[in-house]
Amino acid sequence: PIKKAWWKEAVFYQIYPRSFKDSNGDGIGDLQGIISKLDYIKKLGIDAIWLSPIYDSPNDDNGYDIRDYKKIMDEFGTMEDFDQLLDEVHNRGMGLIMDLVVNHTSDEHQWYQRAISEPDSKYGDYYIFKDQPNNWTSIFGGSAWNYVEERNQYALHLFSKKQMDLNWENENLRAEIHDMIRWWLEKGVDGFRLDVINYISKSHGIPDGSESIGKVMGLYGMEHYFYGPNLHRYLRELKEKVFMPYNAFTVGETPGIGMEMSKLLTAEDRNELDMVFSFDHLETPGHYKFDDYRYDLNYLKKYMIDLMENYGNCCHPSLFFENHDNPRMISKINPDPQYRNVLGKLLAVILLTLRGTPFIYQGQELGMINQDFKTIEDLRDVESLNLYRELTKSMDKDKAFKKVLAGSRDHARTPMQWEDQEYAGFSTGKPWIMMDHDYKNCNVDAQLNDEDSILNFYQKLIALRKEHNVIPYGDVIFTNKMVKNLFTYYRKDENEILYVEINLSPNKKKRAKLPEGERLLSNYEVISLSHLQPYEASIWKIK
Ligand code: TEU
Ligand code: CA
Repeated sequence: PIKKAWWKEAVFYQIYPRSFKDSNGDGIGDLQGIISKLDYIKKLGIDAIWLSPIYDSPNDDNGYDIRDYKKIMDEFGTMEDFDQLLDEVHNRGMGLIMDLVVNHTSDEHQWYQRAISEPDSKYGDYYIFKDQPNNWTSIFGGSAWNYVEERNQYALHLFSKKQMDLNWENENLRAEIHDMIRWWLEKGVDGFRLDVINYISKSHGIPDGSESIGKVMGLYGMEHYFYGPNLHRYLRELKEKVFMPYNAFTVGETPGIGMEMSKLLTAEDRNELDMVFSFDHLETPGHYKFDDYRYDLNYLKKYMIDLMENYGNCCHPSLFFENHDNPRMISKINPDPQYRNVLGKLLAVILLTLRGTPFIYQGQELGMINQDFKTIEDLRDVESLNLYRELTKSMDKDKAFKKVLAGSRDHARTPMQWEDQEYAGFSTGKPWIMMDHDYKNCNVDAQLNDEDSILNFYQKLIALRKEHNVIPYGDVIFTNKMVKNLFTYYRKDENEILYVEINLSPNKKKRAKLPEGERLLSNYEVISLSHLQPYEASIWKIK
């Protein structure tokens, strides 16, 4: 049997603060804006909020480059605003988890400033310096090394040139990080999402990456930090010294680790992390993020079957389709507007009826789609801009823009669509990033008043999930595993049985069996007994 825990029953909601709600008209979302929308989140049925970074930052990577861990970004508000936010979240019976970015800091963090100005001080060894660069490349393009004149050395940055990798081998550094985390836990935050936490340990001596591995993804060196030699040790130390005493919840963001490593990081008796975010389901194999292609839901089915059947009961999966780093899922699967509503609901059914903790990314509950960016000037993301610069060295501009557009993280970062008025009720001023006209037909206001909306569907589905304990804790039994475009499963425990039947295609499909029991929820008002409607997703109560 699965051990119970609040976070296994919870539904999480991710907020990207810059784009959620602006309270003062400067076009940038902020903490008071979030506070003003907590009732909306609560009403949706959310149990806990994950806040993307709100710390002081020069915003080279929108807050994932932290300058001061104990200060709130000016644009977002003050520490008083944060304390109020935390109180108001708690008063509504929800939890709050922060984004913890400790693989790297901004080059403007005082630790880094001192590491370069006082190399002989204790800070001198807080980052990863080398006399000669190796062949590692940055995830955001180009070499992973900056030349640092002050030290006549090179400093490692796996992400942008302003995101300097910390040296976790240094015990003082680890202790400072522990203290900083305790400081937030003392305030009462409920846990953390740990940014690229599997990257914190690098192979000793920072050796060159293999040519053949590097070539595959154009990322050299990854085998030396995706699961580095001291990763488990650092995580256990964190858990024992910092998280455990506060009973804090942790979900690690862990790109590229695969299922077996996920188990090692989250098995309950290993004391490392509670859950991880794995990304292997976000692209159909053979495709890469910046390819313009249609995502195949049959792959999602295959992935979920594997995850549910092989993850084991001592590890708990996280479930998500969207976050601030990826284009919108509906657009990837089928951008035809006639399917938007049913497809948005189909994804909700998969997200909320399998075993695992669901994370909803802001706007997903409305079925928000990719934005109609017209030129490179419309984009803001450092990754997109770097990639464009690289591609235009050898490709014509239109083609390069198209490629960047297919995978740009900015699709997920346009303002939340609240109302049908200028700037979508996000702000009274011009937003920091453009938005197209989609808010006129897709916004919170309209969807609250439309019985058939994706938003109302999410609300009903979350409520349904709470009424049926079989969803977080029961068995998952798949049928029709080899039948293309049909995804069917039972959820079963000693008390009840639910049956979920999903048509993964935009064509009618013959049902595998006659419906039985009571239909609890469906993305179609009217269904047929013989055929599934395009992208139909229905939940039945059999017992
Ligand atoms: O992302 C880590 C990561 O490796 C990827 O998600 C990557 O940013 C993306 O796939 C590139 O297309 C985390 C954060 O979620 C991301 O926003 C930050 O930029 C990154 O770490 C650096 O902190
Ligand atoms: Ca603002």
